[in-house]
Amino acid sequence: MEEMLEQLKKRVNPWMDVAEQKFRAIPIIQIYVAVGVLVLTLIIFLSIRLFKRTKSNTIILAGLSGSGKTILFYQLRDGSSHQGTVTSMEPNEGTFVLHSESDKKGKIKPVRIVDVPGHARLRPKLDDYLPQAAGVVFVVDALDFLPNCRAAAEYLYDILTNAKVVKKKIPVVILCNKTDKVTAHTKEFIRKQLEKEIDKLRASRTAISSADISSEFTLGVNGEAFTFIQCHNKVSVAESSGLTGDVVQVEQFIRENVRP
Ligand SMILES: Nc1nc2c(ncn2[C@@H]2O[C@H](COP(=O)(O)OP(=O)(O)O)[C@@H](O)[C@H]2O)c(=O)[nH]1
Ligand SMILES: [Mg+2]
Repeated sequence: MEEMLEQLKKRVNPWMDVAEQKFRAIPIIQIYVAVGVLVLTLIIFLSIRLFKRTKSNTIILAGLSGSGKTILFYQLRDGSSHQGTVTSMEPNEGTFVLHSESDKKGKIKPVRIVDVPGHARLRPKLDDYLPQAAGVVFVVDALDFLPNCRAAAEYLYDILTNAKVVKKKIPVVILCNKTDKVTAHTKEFIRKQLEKEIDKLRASRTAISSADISSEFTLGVNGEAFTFIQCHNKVSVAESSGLTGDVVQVEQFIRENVRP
């Protein structure tokens, strides 16, 4: 046994010597460069992995009760509205490949959709989900819009001044739903009305905020009428009909923010 080891040593030694000589012949700077490149590659590789893992796939459906969130949720998941089967008091959520993409199942990243009930007393739930959101779909009833305009603007204001939304620049789409009805208001009309209403809110809320600090962030530019362009995050408008399954624009928004 020992003899074998001796023999092995004798055979390996000349090679070790050669290796050592070769190593010494390499200029020290080259070794530094090699190690540097290795470390850098490792850092890049690790940070890419970390970045990928923290990238969220959560999309939040928010908006007043009756705007059509739950029907949209089922349209996105199953391609059907399941009408009249659900009343939502608890957040409805699921992780799935969008119905329209079901032929690409397995090759495509699933989306997590959370349907947050619009009842004012359940809204704190929204704060639990916002930190994880890749995007917010703010659903508006385009049919019964005017009587609800003020309430919708208040809810939207709370979202747009939410610390997480501002800091992480979470994109928001104002989705004008129920466009299957001819009497539905256009998205341009709804955008303008919401801007006007938020402009009023902005004046009243900044006036009281010194005493009763409600939101950490303020909206818009002082002395200018409010428009959504002034927001740091991207705010867009789109249309849909959850009832007839016209959900192309909301699917587009989802895929812009949750990469397949
Ligand atoms: N015409 C029409 N009605 C809709 C549409 N989406 C929802 N609704 C109706 O609006 C009501 C509220 O829908 P729901 O999804 O429960 O709203 P949620 O409270 O926001 O979850 C229901 O009576 C739906 O039938 C739509 O695209 N067009
Ligand atoms: Mg609902």
